[in-house]
Amino acid sequence: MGTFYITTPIYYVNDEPHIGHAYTTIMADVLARFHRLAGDEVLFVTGTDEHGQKVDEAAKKRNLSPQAHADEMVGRFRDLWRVLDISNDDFIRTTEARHTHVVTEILQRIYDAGEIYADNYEGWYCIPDERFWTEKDLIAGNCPDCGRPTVKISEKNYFFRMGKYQDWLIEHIETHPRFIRPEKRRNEILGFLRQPLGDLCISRPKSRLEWGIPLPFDENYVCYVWFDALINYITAPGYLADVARFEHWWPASCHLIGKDILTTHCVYWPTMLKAMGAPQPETIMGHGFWLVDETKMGKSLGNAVRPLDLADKYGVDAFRYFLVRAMTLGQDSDFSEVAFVQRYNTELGNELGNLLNRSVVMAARYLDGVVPNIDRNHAALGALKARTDLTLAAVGEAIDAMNPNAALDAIWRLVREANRFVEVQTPWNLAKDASKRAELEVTIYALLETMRQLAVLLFPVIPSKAREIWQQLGATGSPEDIHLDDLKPWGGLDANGEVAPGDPVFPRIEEVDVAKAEPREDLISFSEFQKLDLRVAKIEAADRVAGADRLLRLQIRLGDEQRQIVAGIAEHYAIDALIGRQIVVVANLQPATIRGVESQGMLLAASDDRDLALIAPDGEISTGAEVR
Ligand code: ME8
Repeated sequence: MGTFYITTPIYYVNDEPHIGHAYTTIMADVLARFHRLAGDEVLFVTGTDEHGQKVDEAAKKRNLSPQAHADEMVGRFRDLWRVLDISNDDFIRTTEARHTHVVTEILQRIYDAGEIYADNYEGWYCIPDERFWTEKDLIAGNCPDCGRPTVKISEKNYFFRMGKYQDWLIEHIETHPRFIRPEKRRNEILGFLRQPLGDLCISRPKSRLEWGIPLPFDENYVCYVWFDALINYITAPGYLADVARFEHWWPASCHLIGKDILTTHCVYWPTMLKAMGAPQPETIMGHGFWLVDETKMGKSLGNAVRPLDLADKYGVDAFRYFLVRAMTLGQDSDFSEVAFVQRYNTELGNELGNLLNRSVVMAARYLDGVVPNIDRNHAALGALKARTDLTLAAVGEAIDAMNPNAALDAIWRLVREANRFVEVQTPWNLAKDASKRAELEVTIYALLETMRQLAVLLFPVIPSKAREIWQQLGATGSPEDIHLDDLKPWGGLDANGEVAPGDPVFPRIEEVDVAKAEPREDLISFSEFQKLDLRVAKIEAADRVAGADRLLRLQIRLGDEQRQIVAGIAEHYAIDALIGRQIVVVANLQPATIRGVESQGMLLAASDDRDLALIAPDGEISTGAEVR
């Protein structure tokens, strides 16, 4: 027994939460609840990341101040966590005074200690990731992390002396095998650290971005959003505000994150803590992604699965169970509703739900619904009791290893053993023979007690269903108040209680309900499509349109023809990077005048809320070629 402090990433409030956010938060909740089950004192913190360019841009699009935008979006996260039964002890917002105060103080302290210096920065910047890159980091001009276009930047900035901690960090990772998990992620970071580690730019000039925590030593700058955000992990337990409380909880037992934010957590954060003189977290756990049709899910990709839709359709607990069960920690998993329903019907419906149902129904039918008083050492209990002991030990180990899936494996072995026990004991035959009354009672008691243990063990994953199971068993108290050790003396279910058979806890889902085809109102005919004259063109010159930050005037070659088009891509592409590139244009669009400049066509680009990428042929082809 000890303390267990677990965090989720604090999510950006630029978008509404999707299943990826739900996954991390549910996993953290399950881990928190498993540790409470093991008797640990738990602090579970989640929250929102509200500063920075992404949030600023999202707010601008809605004509709101960033604060008003954040105030509204934060409600969506809070509401979702309530619906999903998330038991967080704290919810931190980076715009709260308790946090901005800590960030300001840390900045000043490490600046005074010489850990931060000013320098001129020249390089490349990925707006969606809010990350700086050097020329050699880029892959074909794009961000090496996310593959999206970068922009060139040159300005004075403040830098944190991260590079000087490189050797220390490598050594720390190598001597602390639990520091970065799973192994694959640890190797990724060690690989990354084979290259020289530069210093970290931690400022943004206010002329470019005002939405952030001001640097205490230069009023013209705000703090880089990641430097601000990571600090939430120490703000929440009381860093600089309540020393005793902070020392009680810190270091964190587990920062649970997705693999997309590994470098910030495994490189920036440890070196920041080192510079502050604070201890390192015990574990940074980087899980894989939920994919849909093998691509990462996200609202901007248009393939986000909305957590509430599934929770509404199949129930919150089934949704929680599925997410925990279906992803092997560290690996990516393809999300499929069909797989969800299959697992639900087999594991929750047939195996667990059925076990409860037959146990309470037989108790009602053969024993008048009263929990019998039995000899707890009866020989017939052998296999089932032994399996329970093994399960408790395995669950304890899985909790230590922070592996809920291993706990569920062990729990399901017990569920299956109990179902086998019914088949072997055949209580319906025992009930026909008065001389077998004692064995009938032992059998039914064993099933009810196993269900009681299962309700306690499964409470972390399916809290409301565990309570329903508890009620049907007529057990007293509540499954959440019972610890793992309390289960060890087998036979804690009180005799003389009354079972209360109810509706199936996981009623079967008819597979035909899954994925009904939606009517399509948005189709066009082939002849309508054929009207489009799409052509390959080459950009020969480009310049900015006066008075419009987003617009470029492009001179393009289209076969023999030269044309001028206006395109809203200035924020995404540097002029130099455009010259000579092939693009795809709509060649038969009526000309239009945009900001006083005539545009004779339109280029095609893929864009989402954040990014934009030009559509181009995959290889050289003559300009003017048709796109069919
Ligand atoms: O990165 N599958 O916030 P964010 C699984 N504010 N998990 C996913 C996922 C997917 N397809 N998509 C997202 C940020 N996630 C920063 C964090 S922390 C100091 C600052 C989860 O809103 C996963 O946990 O982009 C990922 O790391 C996180 O959401 C990113 O959330």
